[in-house]
Amino acid sequence: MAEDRAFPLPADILGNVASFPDIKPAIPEPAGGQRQRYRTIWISDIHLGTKGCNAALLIDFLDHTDSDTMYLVGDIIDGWRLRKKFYWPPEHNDIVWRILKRARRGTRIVYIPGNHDEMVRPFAGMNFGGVEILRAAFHDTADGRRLLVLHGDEFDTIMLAHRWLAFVGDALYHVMMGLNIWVNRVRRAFDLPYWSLSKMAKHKVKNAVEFISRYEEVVARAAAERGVDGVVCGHIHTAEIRNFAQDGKSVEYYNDGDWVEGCNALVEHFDGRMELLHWPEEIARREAAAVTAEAAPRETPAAKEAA
Ligand SMILES: [Mn+2]
Repeated sequence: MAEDRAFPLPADILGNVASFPDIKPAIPEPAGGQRQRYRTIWISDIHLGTKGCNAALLIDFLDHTDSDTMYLVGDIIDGWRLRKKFYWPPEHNDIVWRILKRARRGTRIVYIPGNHDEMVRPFAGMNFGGVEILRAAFHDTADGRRLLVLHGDEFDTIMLAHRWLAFVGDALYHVMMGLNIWVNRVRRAFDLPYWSLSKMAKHKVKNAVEFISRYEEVVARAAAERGVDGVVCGHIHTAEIRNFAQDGKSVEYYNDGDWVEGCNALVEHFDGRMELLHWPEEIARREAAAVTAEAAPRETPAAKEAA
């Protein structure tokens, strides 16, 4: 019986992609659960195969949403980390299972590998169990806009000089932190007041903010040069919707965030409206609504007739 089968390892999944959805998941889908439908869902930076992956929240997301199309925008499986240390709990299989099940139920699934799952990149153009693998994609929204969808590590080389500066800033900060203890020990010995580190800390945060802002700008400019109306990417684990003006033309920058810290998804509604979902907030909203529904008096058939 398929249901009695032991849960397979990742290598087995690739070999049995077609029959994988027949296996019972470790965490079953909720029975008769309501799913919020979207035209399109974008998720990325799941990092399956690492402890950092927030599998429980992602399973909850997958069990409460549905869409015509779903884009997996890279760093879905963390091949880098898996090669060093094998880590694959049943929940990670459950996520793969839910994605393949969606494909079988009719969702168009497009998988754009990132840098952490670059081992999937040579399979671009192929289809595994209803999952199309592409290097990048164009997505046409319901309101007639064309979006370029890519992981985003393509811009690392352009960002390299900037990143190097960020690293230097970071290293300098750590040196200063160590130095700070000694400086203040000496200052105390001479009865001098404490020298604050807050300025350094502020400088560090400012550096990170500047890095992200510059990245978004670089990606948006590249999209504008390709003549699209917007770009969807992941990679930097910072969910964002931002508009840029490029040569008098408006370019939308969308980053679908990650499932390590933020737990975000980018969605397109059926009218083309785009929205960033922060899933912990969505769960809180759902639970609050459930409490309200329970507190409200039950609608009786008589009350329904009277209304
Ligand atoms: Mn990445």
